[in-house]
Amino acid sequence: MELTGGEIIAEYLIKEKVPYIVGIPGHGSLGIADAFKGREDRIKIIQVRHEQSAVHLADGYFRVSGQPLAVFTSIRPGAINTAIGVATAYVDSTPVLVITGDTHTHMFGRGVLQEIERQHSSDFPRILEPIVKRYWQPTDVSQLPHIMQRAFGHMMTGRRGPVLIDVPMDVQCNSARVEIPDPAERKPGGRISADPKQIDAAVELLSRSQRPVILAGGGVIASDACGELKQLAEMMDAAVVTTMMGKSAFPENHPLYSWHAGSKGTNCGNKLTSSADVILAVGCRFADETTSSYKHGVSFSIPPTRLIHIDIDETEIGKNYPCEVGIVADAKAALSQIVEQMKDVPEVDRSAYAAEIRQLVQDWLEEMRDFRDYDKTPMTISRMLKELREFLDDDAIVASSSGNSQAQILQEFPFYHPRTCLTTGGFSTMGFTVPASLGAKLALPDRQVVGVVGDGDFMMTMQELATAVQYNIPVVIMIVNNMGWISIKDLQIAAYGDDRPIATDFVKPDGELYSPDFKAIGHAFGCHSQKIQSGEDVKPALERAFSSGRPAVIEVIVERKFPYSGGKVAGWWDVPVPTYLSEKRAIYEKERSEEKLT
Ligand SMILES: Cc1ncc(C[n+]2csc(CCOP(=O)(O)OP(=O)(O)O)c2C)c(N)n1
Repeated sequence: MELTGGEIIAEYLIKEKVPYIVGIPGHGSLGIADAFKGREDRIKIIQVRHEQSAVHLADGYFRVSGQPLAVFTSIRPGAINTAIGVATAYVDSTPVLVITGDTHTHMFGRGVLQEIERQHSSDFPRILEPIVKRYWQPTDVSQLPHIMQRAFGHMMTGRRGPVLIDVPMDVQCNSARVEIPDPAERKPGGRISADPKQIDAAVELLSRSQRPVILAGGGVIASDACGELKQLAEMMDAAVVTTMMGKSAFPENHPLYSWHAGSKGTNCGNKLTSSADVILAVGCRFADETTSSYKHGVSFSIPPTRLIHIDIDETEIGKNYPCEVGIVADAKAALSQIVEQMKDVPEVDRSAYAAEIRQLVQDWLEEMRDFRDYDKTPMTISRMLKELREFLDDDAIVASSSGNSQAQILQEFPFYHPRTCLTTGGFSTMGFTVPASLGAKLALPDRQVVGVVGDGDFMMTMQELATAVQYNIPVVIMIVNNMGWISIKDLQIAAYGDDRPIATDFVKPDGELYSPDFKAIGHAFGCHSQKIQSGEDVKPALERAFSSGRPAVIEVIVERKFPYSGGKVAGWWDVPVPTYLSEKRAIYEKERSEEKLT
């Protein structure tokens, strides 16, 4: 077949059964966009309003469905706009195929419109280099079939992540006689099992443990190992603690579920992880938020706690804590090997420990009660989340990004099915929620999808309400309006003092609070739109939003005064304090001295 570069891309995506390519065309990607004309019955273009959103949308689509999408952009401004989305996907290990337009090969280095070339001709991929698994810059159309195959192989295998193909404008439009290859031809398959000797060592440790904890990270969900996780936890009466990316890997109404460790984690999670004799960590990074910035004994006490760490990426093992058994393997494969072997191990009675777990969790939920049952107006975020959970189906998807609503979801909102919690874990990107919710709803149209988003975060990608209305993607966006960057304000108060907030309230020069009229904004975009501020209004508003059958906005006015503006600090987070705040600095230095970066 004689096909142009654009056509090869389109045909290969169709062969990979990719249903959508998401992006914004420009003069630098005309040859790509045009190739999708006449192929709309096999692959559709979704037009977003910002390229960052294109990547978040594809990221959200993958996180709930396990199926990757492609993104396309014009050259440099459009391409660089993807950076935050790509970094988010990279840090959280989500595959997204990013296809950007590039300068014509015969013009490389001339500084044509939108080329960056002062140090290197057509110098864009290096901008994304640290945040993609691999990038390609084909110079001839005949290279594209192979590159497309390799791109899918790279992004979908091992520790997944985004990849980039930067396609020169002439390569998009030139043609060659090529066959569209069979995707299966070069596709790596199967799961990497653990070395049996390592499994023996892990089983030996686990079987003698009195206080076992399984720390489940995003790798458990990524490898579909949630069934094995549950089986193993139940066999051992092990407490299951999740990281931010591991949220929803384990049914969160299960008696062994022990919530999260870390600064914005939970007291029950921290108590269990810090007093465990053996921790089995699966597919996680031991990031600072989970570990209370490595302050010894707050979230973890490794050593003396003995650590077994399973990860598909060998660089994560031993990075933050020394481990007694480091297992490089796929999470599902390794967990099922452990489960099989644990069947032959004499049972240990851990019923007292199981009862302790239940009590600690109950105590934690009790501690949050006055936040959750808060009946003043405006409501707390906790109250809003309580009403939301009661309203939603068990398998509803809830998306969140940065800010106090994400922290509260972590502290008190239970998920019951894998891939229902959609959140930016490692990159904590504002702007993720709205486009990621759209991706989730496109992937799973029969599920309820709710984006819970701070007013600041919403304003970073709110233009995607236009995308929602244009394609009638009926997500419900709850804008948690506290008129400021209030999670940061709370941090300023907690770390620096009551008198230190600066640049975090949305106030006019005369001190009057400012907020755009989000309800009117929702209407203006063409959404069903409402505004509420009292806890008892949440369910009726959700009812109206869902029954509208349209994209819907609910502006929720929430309490903005510390501490009811957020939740509880459960652990420690290393937030450096300026030396001129001498009292706070002294406390900080003392706390910091207890960090143990082993
Ligand atoms: C793109 C980006 N910019 C800045 C930050 C730093 N940051 C984290 S939370 C936050 C405030 C979030 O405000 P909002 O969405 O209104 O939620 P709130 O904290 O008020 O609950 C900021 C500025 C970030 N995480 N991402």
